[in-house]
Amino acid sequence: MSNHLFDRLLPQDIEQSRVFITTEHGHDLTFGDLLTQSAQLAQGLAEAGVKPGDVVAVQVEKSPQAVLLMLACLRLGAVFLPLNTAYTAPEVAYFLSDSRPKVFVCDPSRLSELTPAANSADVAHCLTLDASGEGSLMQRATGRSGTFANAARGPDDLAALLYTSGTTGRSKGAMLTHANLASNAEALRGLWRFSRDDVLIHALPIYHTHGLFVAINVALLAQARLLFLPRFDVNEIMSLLPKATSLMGVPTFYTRLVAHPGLNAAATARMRLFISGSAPLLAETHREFSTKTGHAILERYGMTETGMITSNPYDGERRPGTVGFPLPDVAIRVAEPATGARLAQGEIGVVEVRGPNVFKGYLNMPEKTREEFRADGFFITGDLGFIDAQNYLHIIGRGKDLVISGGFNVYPKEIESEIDALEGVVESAVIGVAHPDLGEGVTAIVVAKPGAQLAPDAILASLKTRLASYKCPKRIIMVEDLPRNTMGKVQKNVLRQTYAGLYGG
Ligand code: MCA
Ligand code: AMP
Repeated sequence: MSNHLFDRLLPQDIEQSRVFITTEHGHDLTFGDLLTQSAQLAQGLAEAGVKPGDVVAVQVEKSPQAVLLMLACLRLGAVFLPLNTAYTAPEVAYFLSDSRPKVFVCDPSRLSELTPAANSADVAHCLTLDASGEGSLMQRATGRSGTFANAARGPDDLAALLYTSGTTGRSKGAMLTHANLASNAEALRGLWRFSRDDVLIHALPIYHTHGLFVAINVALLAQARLLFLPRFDVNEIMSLLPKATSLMGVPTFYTRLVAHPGLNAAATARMRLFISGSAPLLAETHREFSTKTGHAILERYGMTETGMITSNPYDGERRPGTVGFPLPDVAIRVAEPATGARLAQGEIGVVEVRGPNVFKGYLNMPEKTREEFRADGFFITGDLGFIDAQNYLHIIGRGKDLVISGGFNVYPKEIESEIDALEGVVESAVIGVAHPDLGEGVTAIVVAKPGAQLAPDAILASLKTRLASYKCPKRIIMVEDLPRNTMGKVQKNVLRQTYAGLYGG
């Protein structure tokens, strides 16, 4: 039976002996292993009750087995929901209660901490998988047959659910279909010329679009090989460059590489392509990288809800400070934020997108979904930009109140709500401040009640019990009051100016 995405990623006639993943421990997984082991896992999950359309939520460390788990979910027709490993128990509880998964897979070290959240969400089974690929999930797969009759899934069926932070503080589950993921991966493989000769350094986390769908799906389609690292480590990347052809990273990868004394043309001689995305790459980083190595970083732009939207060209000028042209079959426009009316070339407005890559909507939020689409089907990204005379898209800011720290999104409202709930706090404002390593550093400005004994360290310690640590402010500044305009609204632009040099960036 046909399974739209899986059949494209792993056709039955694939050359089974080819290696797909190599880890730092020298463990190789071939395309044949992907087929047989994902079949075994699919049987284990089916026995745990997973049926087509069920959600499988996963909060596990990066491992080849986690990739097998995604493939097993596809084969079952289930909806794969990956969660950032940094999420705390209260955060996980929200995702489980909203998505109601049939099975939750977590690290064994967190099983007892997270089981109450799973029970409250009526999860049928909590299974485990650790960084070395061991756990009760794999035990369920052991000894099973290496073949599996895939569930029939069409282009419009859901393949994944990815939560994105919400402006109102509540995260929204973006529903992604088989066609969304397949069309995007096929377009990118073609644009970026991925082939069987490619060896891609994979140092991104695999719970977000970038590391999961851009890197893994493109590599699968191309039958390329992945050098799979548990996390980004600049020295490790430097040592792998001579064995690889390509790298995908967030801008922080590139600022750290540029600062490495060993980065030069010789070190990158075998590399074919360096790709950056998830946050703005400074034109300065682009130029420095090119001066040192002779490689022009290819910057692209995307979103969880849409996959990749635009990319600089493979051939032709990769223009620093721009994100290039729309992908084939993807339409973009820059519009008047209030009305959606298309603006003329060169004018600044909100970036809108329509195409096979655009998601189906937010889970359980039909109202919110309607608000984010225009009547003619364009999705409103919330990013501000313009299209230049050569048709390159420039992203110049965000209409949405979002901070991007090292490629991770943080919505100030979520952090402000947690700070404001603390004893002794009157109010707070959270802003992004230029940070030399992370692009933007989450920064909290806090007003305490008169006489309250509130130290920044105590606020931080308390936040860490509730919020993933990348969301926690890098600096907390206590003030007497916040600047407000005549309407009484906090002037975050004034705060951004006041603290602009805080991190020396
Ligand atoms: C780690 N920490 C961070 C971040 N990462 N704090 C702020 N921002 C971050 N990005 C904190 C940890 O919680 C820890 O705090 C301390 O910093 C050190 O942690 P460590 O793991 O050593 O950090 P690192 O190795 O320096 O990690 C930085 C990193 C990593 C390599 C930039 O964050 C990363 O891999 N980012 C990639 C994010 C990504 O994949 N984004 C794609 C989203 P403590 O000591 O307090 O515990 S997909 C997307 O945006 C769209 C679709 C797109 O276009 O791609
Ligand atoms: P996420 O919600 O994690 O999918 O993040 C998507 C957001 O990341 C976009 O709406 C942009 O604000 C930002 N983004 C992704 N790629 C780029 C880029 N190349 N330049 C600027 N911003 C980017």
